[in-house]
Amino acid sequence: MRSPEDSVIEILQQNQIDIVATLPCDRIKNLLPLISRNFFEIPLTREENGLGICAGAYMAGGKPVMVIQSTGLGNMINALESLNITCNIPLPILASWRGVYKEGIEAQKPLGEHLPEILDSAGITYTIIDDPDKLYKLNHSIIYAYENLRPHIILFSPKVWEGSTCAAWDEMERITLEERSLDITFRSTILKPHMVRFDAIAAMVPLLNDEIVVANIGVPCKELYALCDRDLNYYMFGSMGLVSSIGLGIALRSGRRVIVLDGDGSLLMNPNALVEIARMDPSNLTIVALDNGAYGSTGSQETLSAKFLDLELLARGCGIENTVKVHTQEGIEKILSSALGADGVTFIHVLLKPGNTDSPNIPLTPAEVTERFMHALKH
Ligand SMILES: Cc1ncc(C[n+]2csc(CCOP(=O)(O)OP(=O)(O)O)c2C)c(N)n1
Repeated sequence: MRSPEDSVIEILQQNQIDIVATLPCDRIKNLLPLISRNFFEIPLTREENGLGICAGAYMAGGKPVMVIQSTGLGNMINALESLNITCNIPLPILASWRGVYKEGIEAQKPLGEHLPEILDSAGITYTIIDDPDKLYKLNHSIIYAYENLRPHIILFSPKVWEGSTCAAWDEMERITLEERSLDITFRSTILKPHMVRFDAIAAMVPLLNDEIVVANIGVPCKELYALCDRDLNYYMFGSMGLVSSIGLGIALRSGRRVIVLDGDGSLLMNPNALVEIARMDPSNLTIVALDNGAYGSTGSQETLSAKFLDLELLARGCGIENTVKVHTQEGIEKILSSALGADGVTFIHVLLKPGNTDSPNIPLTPAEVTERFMHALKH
């Protein structure tokens, strides 16, 4: 007999889904190995990152979905609103709905029980599938999300899998952990910075050709726009912390070189992005960490990189091997031009002093930026 897990895989295949970003739930442990076997899978460390990666992959021509536990939706609301809904970026999210059906874990109940109300009031549409006979609704949901350019949640009750004979989990190769050693030699000097963010971006602009540039939320976007607006620039308007994840998603689907302009505040909000980048290891991604030791866009409040933490070491610790530090415009030109010709991920740590120019607001809506960018990627 056909298992509900097999039916889900078949529906995803019928819809030409080509990327699945996952974070496990015990109730879908027979579905997850089938996803690994049948799709290009991106294992996540935090659900919110999946929104960034999937948005990037979609803009570069991919057709992603996410498969997660419903609790992860609690971590995703801001990015769902400020990235997917604001920019018209579709994404079907298959969520194992915990907290409501035969739930043994007390901590699952408050969020799980309130989830429909939370999603309703956030304007995020969803479909409940609480029986294997209703799996056809998954097909409708995927079509709905992609036709209407919006996220759509599919809440799967554990009841769907209850009578399943699928034993994919039992057949899975178990993880075996071997002894391993790590040998990192790292010595760094944080020189006193004398450039501001604008100077650093200005040094990069003459090197840009057909590279994609993805810019961090706030003043970095405005400064890039003022210095060199291009259709191949993607300006991020919300979803703080996701710029490198968006860059990863684009890099995985595009043959072009992707340059991400990230910030210290944003990287420290979501250092997980660096681990996922190291794990996926795209050949065409350059992360430029514009480190001004401050949340520059909100008035230059000090961040932990100012005195406490070295972002280059963080990147190394996350598994990115090719890292470098620069503090002059000449240094940026030299390092970036060699990074653009290199194969693999490069992390460029740019030492800056705090300071914003009064670059004006970008006179384009997030949806217009997204549409323009997607159009440019097709040519
Ligand atoms: C989740 C969330 N928290 C806080 C903010 C407010 N905010 C917008 S930009 C920004 C600072 C970003 O700092 P950084 O990444 O270091 O970039 P910089 O502006 O310094 O270049 C903050 C705190 C936000 N938009 N979203």
